[in-house]
Parts: sequence; structure tokens; C-alpha cells
Amino acid sequence: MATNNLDAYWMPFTANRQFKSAPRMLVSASGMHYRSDDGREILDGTAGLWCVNAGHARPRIVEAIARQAAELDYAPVFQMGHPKAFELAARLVQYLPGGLDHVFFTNSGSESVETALKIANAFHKVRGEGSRYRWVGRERAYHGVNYGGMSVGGIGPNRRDFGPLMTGVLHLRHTHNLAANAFSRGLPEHGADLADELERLVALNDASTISAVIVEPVAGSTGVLLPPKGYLAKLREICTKHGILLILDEVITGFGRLGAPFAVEEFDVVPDMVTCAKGITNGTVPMGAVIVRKEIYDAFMQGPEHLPELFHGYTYSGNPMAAATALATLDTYEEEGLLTRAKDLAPAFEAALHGLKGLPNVIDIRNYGLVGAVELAPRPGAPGRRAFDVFLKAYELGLLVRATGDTIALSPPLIISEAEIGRLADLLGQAITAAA
Ligand code: PXG
Repeated sequence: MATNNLDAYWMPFTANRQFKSAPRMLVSASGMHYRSDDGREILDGTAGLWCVNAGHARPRIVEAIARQAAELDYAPVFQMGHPKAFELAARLVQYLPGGLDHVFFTNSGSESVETALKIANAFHKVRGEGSRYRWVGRERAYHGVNYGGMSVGGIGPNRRDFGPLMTGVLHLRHTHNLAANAFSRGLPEHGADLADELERLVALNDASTISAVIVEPVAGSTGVLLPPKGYLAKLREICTKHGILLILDEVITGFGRLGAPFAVEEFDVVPDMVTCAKGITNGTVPMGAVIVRKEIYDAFMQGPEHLPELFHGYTYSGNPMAAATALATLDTYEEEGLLTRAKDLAPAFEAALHGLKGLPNVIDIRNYGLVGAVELAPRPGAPGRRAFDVFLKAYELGLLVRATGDTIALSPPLIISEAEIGRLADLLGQAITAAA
């Protein structure tokens, strides 16, 4: 079989023709670096796709995967159990405030979102409030690629080609405001009042039709949009007032990205559900989870005892390979203090990124913890082209970044050193200058 035939693989979210004409192939990884097929070392500025929070090829995780495959490769997860799924759920809830204490496992961020949206509606139904079916998302949001997540999502190209989406979905305005907040360090000052939009949606549609609001604490995929100071607290307050569930999608912010285990703690906002994935297994074996408040779980615990209380789940929900991997991942995070390390490194990361101000076409730089973005002025008539050129140039120079629209997003593994932060900024600066 020809291994150099690139044709059969339809690559996800990829410019297939461009890639196949000039492939960028990664063949191994360790710590902060990838190695490419032409033997170059590539600094990982994105933790893979925002998931390899502890860096690559970590021994405990590698070992856990091998051991688990030999010990218990798979066990049915419907009407049967295995110890590690229970152990993992009990450990995960320790990272969240008291009320958030039950875990439903999935295999990805997209599935976590679908699961949370379904639980929200079923929760209202089981309590006799089945009229609450509407979900409220936000412009520019990314909640995965399945129909529920697409519907509450707010990225035009992700929605436009796929026919009717879910009915009854409402959207808040996004919070990105360059005129007021460009070059903010940390959370932007202006825009908390955008949360009041929720009151308008409630007034128009009546609270009795609204099930849940879902937002990313920091919108990652769309280019790292940070919540204005006070915004999330206000959303929480309005949701509580109207009996609407608040879902925080922590697929990117979970597991230390912002300097605390979850944004829930960092931003001091307690939602009714948290969705996560990615960093839960350090990006290795696929896994996601929805963590729900006790009241939600308890509401379902009724009806005939021999029947499932929730008709939902996946073949791989909490499967042994993923559970063992997640436990080893949490051990690694704990042993190395990684879930709070972004807080210590944030000042160096902030200084390094903001040092790029003044380079050609840089119209904004934003950062929090170990997530950051450099926004570029689009090339006239070719949106996305400039950031794509920077991405290509950076790769050539030995740095992996993410280009989204005309924003370069950064989310390095949480093990990054200050010297590597300097190198990351230096290489990115060179790429931005070269692509001008
Ligand atoms: N919610 C959020 C907030 C996400 O960021 C998902 C859900 C979906 O997760 P899955 O595991 O189904 O992909 C995400 C995923 C990028 C990028 O660089 C972002 C994501 C995935 C891949 C690339 O913009 N976010």
C-alpha cells in the first residue's frame, strides 16, 4: 500500500487541496515540540488543538494507556460498570464547586455540548416545565459541529451549508469590540452590558420557553474573545432570575488554560452545567464530560427503577481506555501543578505577546492565562488570507500556531518555559513581518 498517497483521506477543517499540494506532516512529539517528516523541531504553540495541556508523550499517560489496553480494553457502559469511570467522576467533581457533582461522559466536545443541551430540555420536562425548549447561544460561538452545537453556535461558515438547524434557537451578540477594547491585557473593561441582551430575549420569547443559555467563558475557536469584566456574572444573574439553566462550555478553558482548573473558579461564576473534553485526557484518547449540578441529576432519579432515567449515552461513554488515561492525566497535572501554572506564567506570556504591538497589520493583541491572540488586518478582498500566510510562515520557521479568520491564536502546553515563551513570540513576530 502506498503510504505517500494523500488522496483518500478527506481532512477535517482543512484546505485539502492546499495541504495535499504542500503537506505539513508531523511524525512524532515530545514535551513542547513536534517533529516534522523533514526532521525539523516545531515548537507547539497550540497544545495540538488546545488539548495537550501537559505537553507530549508524558510517561504516566503513555504507561496508563498501555496498561489499560492489556488489563481491560473495553467494558460495556450501559447497565454495566468498571471502577475507573466511577473513580474519574469522583475526582473530576473535586475541581468544581460543591453543587456541580455529577458527571456524564462523552467522547468529544461536540458530544458534550449535545449532551448538555439534551439534559437541559429533559430536566425541564421531568419537572413539568416541558415548554422550556429554546436554547440561547451567542454570535461567533463554537460549540462543536453536530446539529445542536451548530445551532447554538455562531460562526457563519460552520452553519450556512447544512440546511435547517434546530428551531427556536436565539443568539446573544458577541462581545468583541476592538474600538473599545483593543490591546487589553486580561479581561476587557467594556461590554458587560451585552449580557442584558438576555433580558431582551426573555421579554420577547417569555422565560417559560427558554431552557438554557450556553456560552464559552472565553470563546477560543473564533479567535480568543475574552469576557468583558462583569459579563458572565450578569448572565448568571439573569438566568437565575428566570429559571434558565446556564451551561459554560469549558472545552478549551477547562484543565488549567486560564490559570485555574476551570473558568468557573477563575471567573467565580457557578453554572448549572460545565462541558469539557480535550485536556481531560491531554488530547490522547478521545473523551469529553458534562458536569451537572446535583439538582439536575436528582430530578431524573424517579420513575421505574429498572429503566434508564435518561435515554442518552454513547458506546464509549466513560470507556476504560479513556477513563484510565484521564486519571493518569489528572495525576500528571497534579504532580506538576499544571492546573494553576498558567497563572504564574501569565505575566511573561502577556509581556511577550504585547511586545508584538507595532508589527505590520497587528490590530489587536489579547491574552489571559496561557491563551492569547494576535489579530491582523485582513488583506483587502481576501479574508483569512493574511493569518493563513502567517501560519504557513510560522510553520516554516518552526512554530505551530492556529489561524482562525485573521487572528492567530496561541494556547501552548502549560509546561512551557519562559525561554520558550520568548522564542514563541520571536518566531511569531518574524512570521508576521514576513507575511506583511
Ligand atoms: N466547544 C468548544 C468551546 C470548543 O472549542 C468544541 C466544543 C467541540 O469539541 P470537539 O472535541 O468535538 O472538536 C470545541 C472545539 C480551533 C479548534 O483551533 C477549536 C476546537 C476544535 C478544533 C480546533 O479553532 N474547539
